[in-house]
Amino acid sequence: MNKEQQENKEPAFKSGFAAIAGAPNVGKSTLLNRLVGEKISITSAKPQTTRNRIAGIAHGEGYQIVFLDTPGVHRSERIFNQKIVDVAMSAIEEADLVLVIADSSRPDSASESLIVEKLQTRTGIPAILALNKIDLVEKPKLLELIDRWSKTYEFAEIVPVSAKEGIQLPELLEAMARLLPEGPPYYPEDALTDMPERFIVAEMIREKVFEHTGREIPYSTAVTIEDFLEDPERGRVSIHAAIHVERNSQKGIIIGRQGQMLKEIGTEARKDIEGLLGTPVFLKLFVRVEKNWSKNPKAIRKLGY
Ligand SMILES: Nc1nc2c(ncn2[C@@H]2O[C@H](COP(=O)(O)OP(=O)(O)OP(=O)(O)O)[C@@H](O)[C@H]2O)c(=O)[nH]1
Ligand SMILES: [Mg+2]
Repeated sequence: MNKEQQENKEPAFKSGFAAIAGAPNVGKSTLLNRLVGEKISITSAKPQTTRNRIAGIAHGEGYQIVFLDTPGVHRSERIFNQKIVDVAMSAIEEADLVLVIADSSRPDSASESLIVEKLQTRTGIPAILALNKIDLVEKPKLLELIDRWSKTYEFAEIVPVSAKEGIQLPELLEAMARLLPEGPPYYPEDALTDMPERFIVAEMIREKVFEHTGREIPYSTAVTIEDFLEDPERGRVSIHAAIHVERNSQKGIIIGRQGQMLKEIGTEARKDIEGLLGTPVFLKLFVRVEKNWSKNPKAIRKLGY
């Protein structure tokens, strides 16, 4: 190849899987949604919202990044929690690149060291650290954090960002694209996620349960889709979903006085689902007791985890 040919050569396409890893509640899913440009992963102010590995695809000029959103890494005695932490750890194992996210306003050293230990088992894997929520911290504190983190692991880059305010996100994408291996895209140009619509619908309902209930209830809840029927005659989709709880008392709380709580959860979820599907939706919710499901591996599997 002569010099002229070399200069005209298009740079090779880059693509790969980037696992998003971090402590609970640091903003992993918020960031995923921003980078993909669509809400595919639910978020909440409470920790341990995400329970599955959810791929979100970012399409850029000359690259495709398949982000893997994961549950927050933490230590727990509960078998259900251990199960979801395993989901995060396996995503790190299969990724080409790891995006570690930390909350710059609230360090969590226990979770952070679990993640760094895991990274060290994957010799040579490139990792980027995104220090999120910089809208909440002063600059000197941020510099201190960068200094502390750079001693824990050899990150290819450390990028301060705010997922919520959209600060430094193009810079983060560019930094990631630089580290990706060369290769053809894994997904077609219009694909945003690998999760079926039914899954996202169930998650949207679970998000409203997280928002409306307190104490242990969000952690005792799972949602399954029982029926998902297109109804062209009425021009809508008809969805029946079950909210599973662990005890009778929790069932009463979710239903609420005269069914008020369940009605609010349903109305808010329906609006989000209509946005997702782009069609009117009839949503019917019912609440079921699946006694202590989160302590029973078989029941955990049955509910989709
Ligand atoms: N101020 C501020 N809040 C943020 C930012 N990013 C996320 N949040 C908030 O942080 C909370 C947690 O966000 P999530 O995206 O659900 O966090 P996560 O890391 O996915 O949490 P888990 O799935 O529970 O591990 C939510 O209330 C978000 O609105 C940010 O850049 N700035
Ligand atoms: Mg999440």
